[in-house]
Amino acid sequence: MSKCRSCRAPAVIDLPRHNANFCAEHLEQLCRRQFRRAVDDFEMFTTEDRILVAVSGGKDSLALWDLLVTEGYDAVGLYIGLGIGRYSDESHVIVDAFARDRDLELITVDLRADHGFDVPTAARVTDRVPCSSCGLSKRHIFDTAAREGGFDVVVTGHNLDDEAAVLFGNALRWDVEYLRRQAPVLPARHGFPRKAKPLVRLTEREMAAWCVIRGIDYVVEECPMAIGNRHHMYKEALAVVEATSPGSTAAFYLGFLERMAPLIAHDEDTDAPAPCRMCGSPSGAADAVCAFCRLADRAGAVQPVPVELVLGRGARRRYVEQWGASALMEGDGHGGS
Ligand code: Q46
Ligand code: ZN
Ligand code: ZN
Repeated sequence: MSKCRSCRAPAVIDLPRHNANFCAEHLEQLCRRQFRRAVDDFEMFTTEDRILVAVSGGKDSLALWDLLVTEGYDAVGLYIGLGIGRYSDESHVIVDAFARDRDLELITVDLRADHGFDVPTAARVTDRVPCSSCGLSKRHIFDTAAREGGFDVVVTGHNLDDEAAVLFGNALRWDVEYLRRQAPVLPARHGFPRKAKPLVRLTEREMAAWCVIRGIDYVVEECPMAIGNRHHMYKEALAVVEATSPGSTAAFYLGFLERMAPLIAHDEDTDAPAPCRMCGSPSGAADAVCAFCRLADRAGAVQPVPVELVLGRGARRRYVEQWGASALMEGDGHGGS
C-alpha cells in the first residue's frame, strides 16, 4: 500500500500532480493550505467581511462552505431552487441538512415560488440551452441577495478543473472579453457585489476526497442539464492531457493568471447602468427592464415544462434511470408524454 508523503501512514489518495500520496490528515492540510493561498494571494476577502456562499448541494460548494466556516470566516449559504425535477428536490434536502447539522444560516430562493418560473420552462420558451437562462437567473439572484443582505462578497465553488475548462473554451475562440473576466476575484462595481472563487487551486478529485474525509453528504449526480454541454467536453479534453502529463491543468490555468492575464487587463470605465424598471437591480439603459425580469415575464406566462421534455434523448434516459419521472410528468398532466 502506498504511504503518505508527510507521515508515512497508509495513504487515502494519490495526487499525481503533486507526485505524492497523502493520508486523510495531510490531505486536509493540503486543501486548507491551497484554499488559504488562493484567498490571500488574490485578496479575496478577510475575516471582517460578510460572505455569501452559493451552495448547490454538490461537493464543491459544500466543501467550500465547510472550509470557510472552519477557517473562521463569516459565511451564510444561499441555495437557489432551480426547478430541475427530482435533482433539485434532492439538492435542497442535502443543503438543508448540511446547514442544520452545523447550525449555519441558509437563505433559500426558489425560482418557481419566488419568481414564477423554473429552468426547464425558461429553456423551452427561450429555445436556448438550459444553462443560459439558468446562469442568468443565478447571477441575478446572487447579486440581489448580496445587495439586500449587505454582504461584502459572493463566493462560488468553481474549482481548478472548472476554471481551466472555461479558460480552454475562451482561448479556443480567443474571446478576449471573457478572458479578461476570468480572474478568481472580480471587484464590486456599479451595484454588483465582489465575486470570488476560493477553490481555484483545488481539483474536482481533491474536493470529492475532502467531502469523504470530512463526512459531508453531497449530491453525487450532476445536473441532468449538464450532460453533453461544451463545458463538459472541454473538461474531458483536459482530463486526457492531465492523465498523460500530470500538472498540466494547473500550469495552464495558474500560468494564465500569472503571465497572460496582466497582458490583457485594462480598466473598464463604463457608466453605471440605470436600475431595472421592474426590480431595481442595475440593468442598462434608463427605464429599461433587466434580462432576468424579461425572462421571468416570458417563462412565467406559460404552463410549467417538466425537465424530461427539455433533455436530449440520452440525457432523458439517464435522468429517468437516476431519478424516476419528475413530479410534473407523473402528476398533473402539464407535460404530456
Ligand atoms: S445547474 Fe444550471 Fe448548471 Fe444545470 S442548468 Fe446548467 S447552469 S448545468 S452549474
Ligand atoms: Zn500523513
Ligand atoms: Zn429586473
